[in-house]
Amino acid sequence: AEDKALFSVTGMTCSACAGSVEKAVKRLPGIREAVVDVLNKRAQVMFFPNYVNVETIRETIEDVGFQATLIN
Ligand code: 9UX
Repeated sequence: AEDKALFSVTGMTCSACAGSVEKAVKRLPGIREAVVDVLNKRAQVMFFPNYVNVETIRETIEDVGFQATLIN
């Protein structure tokens, strides 16, 4: 089954920032889709929990250089 996680991501100031977050998340195993909205400071990720978990996704966003918090 597929899970969804919504993160608040702070520090993104342009669409290239959002693109680099999407690219990094999509490189992880088990990611179905990642959509980053720079204006609303949100990242929505659909993933397969057998392969990847919320904390790994959150840390991946932080490794790109932005603060990420799970909303739901
Ligand atoms: Mo460009 Mo967006 O260096 O923070 S990717 S501003």
